[in-house]
Amino acid sequence: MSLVVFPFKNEDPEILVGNVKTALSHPRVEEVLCVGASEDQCFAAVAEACPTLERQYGKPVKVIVQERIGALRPGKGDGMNTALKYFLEETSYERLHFYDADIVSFSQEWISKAEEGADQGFDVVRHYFPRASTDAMITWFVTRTGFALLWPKSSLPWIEQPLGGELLLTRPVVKRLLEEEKVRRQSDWGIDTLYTFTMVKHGFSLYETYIGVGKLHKLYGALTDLRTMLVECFAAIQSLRGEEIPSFGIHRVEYPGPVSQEVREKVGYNVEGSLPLLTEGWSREEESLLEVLPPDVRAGMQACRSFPRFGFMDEEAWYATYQALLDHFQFDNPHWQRLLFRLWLARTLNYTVNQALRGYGHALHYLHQMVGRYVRSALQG
Ligand code: GDX
Ligand code: MG
Repeated sequence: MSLVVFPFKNEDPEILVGNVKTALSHPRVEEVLCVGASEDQCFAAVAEACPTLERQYGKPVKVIVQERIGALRPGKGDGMNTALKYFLEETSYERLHFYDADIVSFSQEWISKAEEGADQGFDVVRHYFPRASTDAMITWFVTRTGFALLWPKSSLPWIEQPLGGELLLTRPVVKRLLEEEKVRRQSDWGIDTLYTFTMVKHGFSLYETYIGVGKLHKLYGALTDLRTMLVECFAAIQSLRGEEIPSFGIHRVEYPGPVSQEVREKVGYNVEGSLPLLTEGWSREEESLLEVLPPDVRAGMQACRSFPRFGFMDEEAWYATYQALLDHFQFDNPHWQRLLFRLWLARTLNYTVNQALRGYGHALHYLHQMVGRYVRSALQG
C-alpha cells in the first residue's frame, strides 16, 4: 500500500485539492500527505478541505509545513525530505509516490503506471513525458551533460528526466536516501539531482514509465525565473564530483509514444526577450572570471558585453566550459552565478538556432546523440 505526497509552495489550492482527490480515489493509495513550504494561502485552503476529504474517502489526508532539515536555501528539498521522514517514522507503507502540486493533467493512470513498475520488482519508478524541443534546457545542458562528463559509465546520463518530481520510491530506497548526509543537506532545487544520484549510487533498479499526455503545469515567464534553479542544480552536480558509483546499473525505459502536435510546436522560452540577458549588467568582477574559461568562450563572452553573441557556444565549447565550471564555479559568489547563467543561456540559444530550428525530430535526436558523444569523450578522458 502507498502514500502519495504533494510538495507545494503558493500553488492554486483548487488544482492541488483536485490532485489530492485523484490520488485518494486510487485503490492502491492509503493516505495522502501535502507538504507546504509555509502556512501560505494554499496551506490554509488545503487544511480546511482535509476533514471533508477524509470523511468522503475514508482515508487519512494531512497537510504539514516542511521541517528545516537541510543546510542550503530552504526549498523543495526540505519539503521532500520532510515527507521521507514522515513516511519512515509515521507509517509502514511499502511505497511512496511524489507528484508536483501544480499538474493539471494528473490522473489515476500516473499512479497505476508507477505501481505496475513497482509490482514488477523495480526499486524506483520515475515518470517521463514528451517535452518541447526547447523545454528542459537545464536537464539537457546541466544535469545530463554533467552526468555524462562525471559518470560516463553509469546509467545516470541515460535517465530521461533526472530532475522530474514525479516518482515512486520503495521503502528501502527511502531509508537509504534519508541516511545520506548529502541528501539531507540538499534543501533546495538540487534535491532531485541528489535523489537521482543516490539511487543509482546504491544500485537500486530503475524503471522509467512514459506518460503520453504530458505534464501540463504552471509555466515560467522569463528565463531569469529559472536562474535560481539553474544555479542550484549545477551546484548540486558540482558537490558530487569525486564520488564513485557503479557502472551499468539496472535501468529500463518504457518506449515512448507519438508526440502531440502541440508539444512539437511549442516554443519553450522567449528567445527575443532573453537576448538582452547576455549583454546587460556586466560587472568588473564578472568580467574577471572569464579568465578561467577556454579562450574562444572568453572572447565570445567578452563580445557579448556590447552585442548578444552565442554562435561560439557549440557542443565542444560547452563541454570545455562545463569542465572549467566544475573546477572554478563558486556557489556563494553572485558574480559566478550571473556568469553561469549567461554561459548556459548562450548554449541554449546556440542549440535553439542550430538544432531546434530544424524540427522536433531532429532536435530530440540531436540531444540524445549529444549525450552519447559526451559520454564517449569523457571515457577517452
Ligand atoms: N514544500 C515545498 N517547498 N514545495 C515546493 C517548494 C518549497 O520550497 N518550492 C517548490 N515547491 C513545489 C511546487 O509547489 C511544485 O509542486 C513542485 O515543488 C515543483 O515546483 P515548480 O515551481 O512547479 O517547478 P517546475 O519547474 O515545474 O519543476 C520541475 O523541475 C524541478 C527541478 O528542475 O528541480 C519539476 O519537475 C520539479 O519537481 C523539479 O524539482
Ligand atoms: Mg511546475
